[in-house]
Amino acid sequence: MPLKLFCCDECIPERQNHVYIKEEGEDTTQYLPLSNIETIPGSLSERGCSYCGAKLVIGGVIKDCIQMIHGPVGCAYDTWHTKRYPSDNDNFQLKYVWSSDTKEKHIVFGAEKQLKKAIKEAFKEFPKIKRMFVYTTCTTALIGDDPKAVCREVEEELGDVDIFVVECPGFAGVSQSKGHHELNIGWMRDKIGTLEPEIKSEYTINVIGDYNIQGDTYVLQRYFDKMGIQVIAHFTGNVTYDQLRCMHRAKLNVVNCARSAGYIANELKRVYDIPRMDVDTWGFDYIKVALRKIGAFFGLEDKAEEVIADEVAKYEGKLNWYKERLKGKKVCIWTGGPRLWHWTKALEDDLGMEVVAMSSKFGHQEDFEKVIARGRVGTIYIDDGNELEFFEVLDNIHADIIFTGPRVGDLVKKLHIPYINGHAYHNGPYMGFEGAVNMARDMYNGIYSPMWSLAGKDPRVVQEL
Ligand code: CFM
Repeated sequence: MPLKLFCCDECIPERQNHVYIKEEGEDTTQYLPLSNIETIPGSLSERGCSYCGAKLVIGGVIKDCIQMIHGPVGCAYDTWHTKRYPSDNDNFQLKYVWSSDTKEKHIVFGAEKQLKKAIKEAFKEFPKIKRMFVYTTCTTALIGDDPKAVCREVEEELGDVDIFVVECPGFAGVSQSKGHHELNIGWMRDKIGTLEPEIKSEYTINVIGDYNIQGDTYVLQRYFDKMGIQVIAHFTGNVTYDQLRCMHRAKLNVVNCARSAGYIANELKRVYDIPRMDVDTWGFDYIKVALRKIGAFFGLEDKAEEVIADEVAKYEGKLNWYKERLKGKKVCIWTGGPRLWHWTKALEDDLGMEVVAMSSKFGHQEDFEKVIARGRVGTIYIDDGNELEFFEVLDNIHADIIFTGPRVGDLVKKLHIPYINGHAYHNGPYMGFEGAVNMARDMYNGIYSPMWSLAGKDPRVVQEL
């Protein structure tokens, strides 16, 4: 049970149960670091809230609906434009921000009228848009508003609109993970099965847990088009509201991000008996495995091999060029959770890199089980890491590059260590064959940038450090 208490955590010793270093022969079926529990008071957590998990990660990606945030305007503004998920609908979903803009008087007298007014105003401003997500926030949940009743009234009054309500106040749950759960289960309960898709192929799938970060969905869609597979819905990359209502008609659910969307796959299995197939869509070798598994399910093995052969011919040479230059470089992955287990072995097997420390904001026990099984001996695995811990990690291990968000990224840059945006990417897409090359290129550009040696030579910078 090799747990580690960082020096910076001496005043919060409970943090020891959240930091693990893998040892040779360790049986992780018997022991895992604690995760998905409340943040320890005093630890400067990096987590997000339940509302953020529902809106920023899943709902906000949908390309043809208004995203109405029922609460103070800050909740709406702070989850706007912080994630890069384009769409072929002229990026409608990225352009606007909507809020019922509640104030003190609404907290005292109720905010339902204010919500109704905001919903009707928004539909009037965007007459072509007939779909809407409404999210609750801490304030409007605490005062006991009933947004579902308001939305039913508006649907009746306007006649041609469809509204989905997500009850995801920030205080629900211990992290954004709760918001994923709420949205998955609510959508399954209220919307799936309320519309029938046009079936164009005998091979139909849903791609679950891919949010079109910098075009990931477009890459995957091309592979499935070539294989003759119809994607009923991507949950939720470049998708329409109505496509998501038709998910019950797929013959297979292909799951990438199991943390944010495994719930809906499980529900579709339970209610509609649609099998769930977990795959990795990041990583040069992993995507081959994924396409072969999907091909085997439908008897389309030849088609899968054709796609793989074409893509390998195009991209393997490029990947190898980067592999030569990245081999042996040391990496940290500090993101939400699943990317730890999707990426660690892919970086090691595809590029010969060494993943030396990983931190998950909100991964559950099953995420740690996967990442520790796939990760190296000697690597540090952290649950709900805080910034002081990150700096201590960097004092103790050498890292050539770090995958993390812009906030921690800007801090590590001051230590002259390059970072790559592990959430929204630097220059994606990162999925599929071309994505693996893009990811390698971004790491190469980060590590080999002359900026680091130049910054190190600037006497003013050295003095300040
Ligand atoms: Fe899934 Fe995601 Fe992730 Fe995630 Fe996130 Fe994300 Fe993430 Mo940032 S859905 S769990 S809640 S793969 S936003 S697109 S990158 S922390 S590891």
